[in-house]
Amino acid sequence: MYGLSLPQGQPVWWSVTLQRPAFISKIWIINRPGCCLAEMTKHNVILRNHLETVKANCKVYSWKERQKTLMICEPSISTSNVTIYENSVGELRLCEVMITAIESEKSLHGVLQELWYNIPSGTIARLRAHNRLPTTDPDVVNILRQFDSPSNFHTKYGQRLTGYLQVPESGNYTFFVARDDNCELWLQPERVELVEKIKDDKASHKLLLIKVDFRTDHNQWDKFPSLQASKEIWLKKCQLYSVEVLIKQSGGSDCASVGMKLPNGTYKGPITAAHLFWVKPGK
Ligand SMILES: [Ca+2]
Repeated sequence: MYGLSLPQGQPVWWSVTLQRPAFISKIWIINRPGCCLAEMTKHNVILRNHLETVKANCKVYSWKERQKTLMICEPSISTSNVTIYENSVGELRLCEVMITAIESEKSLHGVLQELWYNIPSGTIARLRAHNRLPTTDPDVVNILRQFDSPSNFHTKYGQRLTGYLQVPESGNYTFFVARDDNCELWLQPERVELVEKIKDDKASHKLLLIKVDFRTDHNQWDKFPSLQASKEIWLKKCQLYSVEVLIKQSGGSDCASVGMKLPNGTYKGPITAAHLFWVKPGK
């Protein structure tokens, strides 16, 4: 257990230098029996390498019953040193810290799956309004290697699939969803100026591409052609686009996958890992 206390007003931190640079994928803060931290407080993270120092933007999952906090921090850069600190108090307490690192940037490819069990039947609007969302305590946090969640997995759950899409060429793209039961597909450019290319309403940078309440089979892209497909949308090569899918499964079978049609007319269904990052990549 690390318990650091410095005079008031002094920064308080805990730092570790890695044996060799790696991409930090997950940081776990664990409260073991015997440590007995009264409260799992929120921490800040700084990632360093020999070229840059980045204050990370971390998504925090706090599971109080399991006495664990998971942080997924962006952007994921090649890191040689990790520093954890707190803003407002003159004391930092950490029981156990576990850092998961990956050596290849290729392991950043995929989709982040967050899933909540025991969500009653209903629409996406009911899922979004449920008191467990948007709090960050999903029952499942997983990395999917392509835009395709496990099918016939469970009943009465809600899930969110998120990732960063990078398209291979500039041009017009069409997206498709295959899902059971309800689904919404959202897209948001990382650079605000690109919003003007895709959206009339500048008030929100997110664009709702598809919203459907009709079931299909797994990877069945053409059951309801006019409902499952988005309009054509112009996307720029080398840019990142945030993609978010909300899915509500009630009873019976379940599935959710996303495909796209490229400017050259070829189809990717489901979208493969090569075009997706589950955590925002750095430079
Ligand atoms: Ca179903």
